[in-house]
Amino acid sequence: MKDLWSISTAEHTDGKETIMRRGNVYQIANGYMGYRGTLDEFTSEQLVGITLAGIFDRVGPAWREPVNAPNGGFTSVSLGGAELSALGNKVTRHRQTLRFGNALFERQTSFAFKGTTLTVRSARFLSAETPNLGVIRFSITCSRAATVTVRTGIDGNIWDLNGPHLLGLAATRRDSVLFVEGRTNESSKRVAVAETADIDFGKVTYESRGNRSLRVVHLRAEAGTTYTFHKYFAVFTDNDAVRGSVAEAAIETVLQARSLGYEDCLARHGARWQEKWNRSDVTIEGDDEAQLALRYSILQLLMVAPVKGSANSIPARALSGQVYKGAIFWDTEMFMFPFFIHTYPEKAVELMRYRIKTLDGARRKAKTEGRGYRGAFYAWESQETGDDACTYYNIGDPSTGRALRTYFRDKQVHISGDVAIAMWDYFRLTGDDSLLLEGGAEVILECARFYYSYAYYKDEKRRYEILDVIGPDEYHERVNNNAFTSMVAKETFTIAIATVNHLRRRHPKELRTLLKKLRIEGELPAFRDAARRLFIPGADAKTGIIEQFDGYLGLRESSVKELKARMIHPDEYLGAGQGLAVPTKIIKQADVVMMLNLFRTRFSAEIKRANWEYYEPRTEHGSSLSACAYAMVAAEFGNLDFAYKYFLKTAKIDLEAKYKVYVGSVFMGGSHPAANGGAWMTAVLGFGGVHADEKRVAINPRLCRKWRRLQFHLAYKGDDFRMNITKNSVTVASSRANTRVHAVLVAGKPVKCSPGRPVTVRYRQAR
Ligand code: IFM
Repeated sequence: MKDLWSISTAEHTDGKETIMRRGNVYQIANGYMGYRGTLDEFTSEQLVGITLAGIFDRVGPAWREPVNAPNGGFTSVSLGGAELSALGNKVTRHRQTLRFGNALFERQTSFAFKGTTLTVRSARFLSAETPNLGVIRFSITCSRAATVTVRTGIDGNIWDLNGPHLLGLAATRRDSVLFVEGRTNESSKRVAVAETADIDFGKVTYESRGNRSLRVVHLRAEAGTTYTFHKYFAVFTDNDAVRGSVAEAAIETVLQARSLGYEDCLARHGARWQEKWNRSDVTIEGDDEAQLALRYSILQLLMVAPVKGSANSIPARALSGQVYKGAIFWDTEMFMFPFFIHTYPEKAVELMRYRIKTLDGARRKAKTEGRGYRGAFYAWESQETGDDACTYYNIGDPSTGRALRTYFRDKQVHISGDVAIAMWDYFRLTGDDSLLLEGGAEVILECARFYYSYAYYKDEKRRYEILDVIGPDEYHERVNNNAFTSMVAKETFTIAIATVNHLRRRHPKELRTLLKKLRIEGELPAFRDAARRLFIPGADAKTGIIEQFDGYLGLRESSVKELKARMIHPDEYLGAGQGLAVPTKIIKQADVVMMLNLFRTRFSAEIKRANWEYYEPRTEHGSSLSACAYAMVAAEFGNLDFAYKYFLKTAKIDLEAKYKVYVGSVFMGGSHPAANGGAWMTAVLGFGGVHADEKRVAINPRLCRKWRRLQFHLAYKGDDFRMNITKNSVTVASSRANTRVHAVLVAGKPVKCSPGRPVTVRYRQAR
């Protein structure tokens, strides 16, 4: 039977791009840090990266980016004086594996040199229990007696796109604990790495050269004996709340881990992973390809979910490196948040706390952009302060080397509404209003205030309009009345009013304090007015088509093929002022279709179909965010084959790693957590047909052809459910620990679900 809980490869070829892609596919992470899927002996040349969440640095005028920690996982082996590398010519066998069950990376490589075969085996994980900790088991076996040297410790020679970020990197040792510490260049934050190992063979000496702190094991290996040791490394930074120094914290962490031992550390880590999968796994019967890809996507999301209490979010390229400035985009709220809110609300809350933490940055941005706005204009590319990391010239033209003016930063205003919608969803779907009181309501009101200051009131039409924006389709900049953006802005006004109403009923005192603090009470009638009279382009009465923005339908017809044929450079950017797509109807990614998906209960199946069919041939899918929106909308109006095609495209993106690596001349090779979230959404919300709102959960399944059974877990209003869907039945099992009876709507039929009493409803799947 096929193993649907791991991936593995025997590939070990050289070539920077292959190594880069494999580093993404086989990465592991634990929310605190990500460790690229590189091999023990690799160094900066092979793009080793231990990318830290929530700590950023800038060197000179280059981009600010997340900091990579010195590599505490480094080990290299020499046989008879020759250093062994999986990229060298001595490899006879290689296999590396990523195990989904506990996010464990393993490798086994055999090398032959002068008649001896030496086999290296290692396994590593980033602890799900102790986020600062990484643990590795390493072993060597020789076919004949041989002289072997093992160098293991911390390699400070790390991959940086725009570094070096750690100044004064100094390597030291305290007894058997190796230690490297440096300070970030911009804000002088300390980053400390400690490492220890339990080596009980050979003769050990120490080597500290520059930023490398290694222990050298000289061994006369006997034939057939396996020599195993365990390594423990810990990373701490000034962002960690520690009692003493970060150095002491790192040292203490590795010593504690070593005294626990590898097996115990692994068991604790494994238990945490078991909990994660219990809440989040989705099983598909009848389709192994989809099952593997979906599970891999879920693994990616679980690995990068922020650590409890960190108020960190998930960058657009997760923790797979410094790619894309480690920045947080709308990707998180619109594509990843749904997974967490439906399976793991404790993680969803961190994502929202991050937006609360960065509210002041959003306020600063509102004041300083364009004509100066009020409220909160969230960063298009957000780092730790919420100030915008997106530059005005954000894309390089690969032919001329010139930076191109893009308006992502100043005109992609839908970001604030995306945040407000997720914030409100957190309350609607968990029933927990504490976040609203802890800053969430303030975020929502400030977002509404921003839109009110951005909107124009057209007296002659007696309506508000949102002008001069970029919608999700980034090829058409500075457009008026973009349907998606206007819809999101309008929703923000509605949510702002609903927030005030809720607080007035439940927390009147806190509401008074908030309204006073923001001096916003006098603006509420205007928000109400805008919620009613903000213009949204409607569907054409005959065709059902919603015009993406004013004038879109008058643009030149073209095809993606035609534009590609006219490109001068393979990485040429199709937007940004002069781009080939700009005068045409070719769009980068789902835009109207994204709106139909986000507000899916507000549009009929006919409108969905009409717009899907119109926009689909005109969409380049130049963003990894696009395919899942098309998949979900196709599932809604019943084109399950198309839905499936786009589902697979989304779910396999990081597994196959065939995505584009450059946009213009900007390197973007990393993983795609938004697409991972899109895969989950398509499976559960699309094919599973789950729709939850503040009143109840509804399920209207539309299983695609191959799927015989779909099972998943759902969290709703503090309770847990397991759903079991076939082509003709739905079983809802309300967890025994649930606190109340829930009304669930199954294929249009209302049923009552009591704790511990599964309910099965038979239905006929809509064609
Ligand atoms: O947020 C997206 C955007 O919609 C398209 N370009 C890539 C960004 C990050 O994924």
